Amino acid sequence: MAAKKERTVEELYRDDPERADAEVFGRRGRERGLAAGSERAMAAAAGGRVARPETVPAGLVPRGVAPTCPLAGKTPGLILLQETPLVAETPEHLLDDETTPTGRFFLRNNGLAPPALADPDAHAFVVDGEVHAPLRLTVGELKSRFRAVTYRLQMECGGNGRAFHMPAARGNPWGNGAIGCAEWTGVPLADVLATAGLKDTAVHTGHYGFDRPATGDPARPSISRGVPIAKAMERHTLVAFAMNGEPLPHAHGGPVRLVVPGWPGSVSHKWLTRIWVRDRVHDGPGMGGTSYRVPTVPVPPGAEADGRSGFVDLASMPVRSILTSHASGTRLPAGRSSLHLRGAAWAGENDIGIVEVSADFGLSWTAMRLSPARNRYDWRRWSGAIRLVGEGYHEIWTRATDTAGNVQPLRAAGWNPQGYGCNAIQRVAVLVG
Ligand SMILES: Nc1nc2c(c(=O)[nH]1)N[C@H]1C(S)=C(S)[C@@H](COP(=O)(O)O)O[C@H]1N2
Ligand SMILES: [Mo]
Repeated sequence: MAAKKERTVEELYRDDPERADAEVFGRRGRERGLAAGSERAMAAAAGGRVARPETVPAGLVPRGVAPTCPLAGKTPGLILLQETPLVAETPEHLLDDETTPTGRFFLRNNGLAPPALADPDAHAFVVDGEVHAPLRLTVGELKSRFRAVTYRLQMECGGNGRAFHMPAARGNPWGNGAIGCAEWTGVPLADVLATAGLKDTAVHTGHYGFDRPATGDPARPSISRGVPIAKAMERHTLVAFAMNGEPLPHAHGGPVRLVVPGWPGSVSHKWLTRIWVRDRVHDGPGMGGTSYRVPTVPVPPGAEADGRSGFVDLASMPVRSILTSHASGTRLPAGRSSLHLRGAAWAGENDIGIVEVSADFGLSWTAMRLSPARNRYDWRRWSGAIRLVGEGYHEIWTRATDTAGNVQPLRAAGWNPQGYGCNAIQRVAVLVG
């Protein structure tokens, strides 16, 4: 007889909510509230009794039992950081694929996702502002009139690693999993801008989409950022309509989005409707102040700053590496003395020079093997073996150095009010015996 496949709490709730309720809360059928005698089961699972069991709706996945949530089209195990607007992180050990599957790609909305469109190819976006001939292009025209390219490109939220800042910085407390490296298909933005014809006065882009803010003025965009023209013209900056060989999923900005690799994810605008070519640095929501801006001279952690002076827009994301083959807390059998490791490393505009791993709290470091990048802005997969001396608690530390000589710090460095670019080395606990 084949072994019964273990289902996660989320899968159980998705497939058989009544049985899930019975197992998690001990209640039967669609009764509201907790059945008598279920408190022990809940206490064991969540570490305490439910304060007001009669208020718990049937079919609700208890967060205390499962801190992750079933998201449409996503692999169970993504960490839901925020429901509205939707923010979900991929834990490092779920980033073990060479190419991040769409089901494992993190999600970050600043506002409310717009309704899905019935005819994606009919959706249009405009290019206007400092151009000779403003353009209106449907997705269908983009596909038929231009030559598309496919690259594997890393896209990382500017706040990736924020949770490691001390004191806490403002924003979603990302671990190291606000990163994905998918295959994107689209047209170089440079070709679209060349068709519109840039005027000499063009200095910056401003990006707009059809999502709406969760609160505040519904006529204002939830976010509208942009990049200097040089980055917009870089050949890997794409107007993308496909992800991993499929039409761009709605959740990731379908039918059409920008992918601006190596820079904070916030410039990779989803649900694209307009690229406004500007004669100055763009000033939409998400530009200026402390938004995606970092101090030019380090400030003391916790310092008050409005970002108006001494700050610059975060451009290239910093060097970072992650261990993807083992989750923190992995237990290994007694006697295990070596471990084969896998992971990923990337460095925004730069390439990776070396990835090293330590299993002795940084006393010694072992260089890992790096696999080649497919194209610029691809991440580098790395692998190699490490020796574990003795039984008990070990930590695996991974540290990358980029080709410009920047190395990941041991502890969070470069504190800033909104906690961008925190690339402290990842520490993974492993127990032997
Ligand atoms: N229209 C629109 N585009 C957007 C956002 C948004 O809220 N609205 N969020 C940005 C941010 S902050 C990030 S990190 C990336 C996340 O892309 P993903 O959800 O496909 O992973 O999208 C960017 N593009
Ligand atoms: Mo982001």
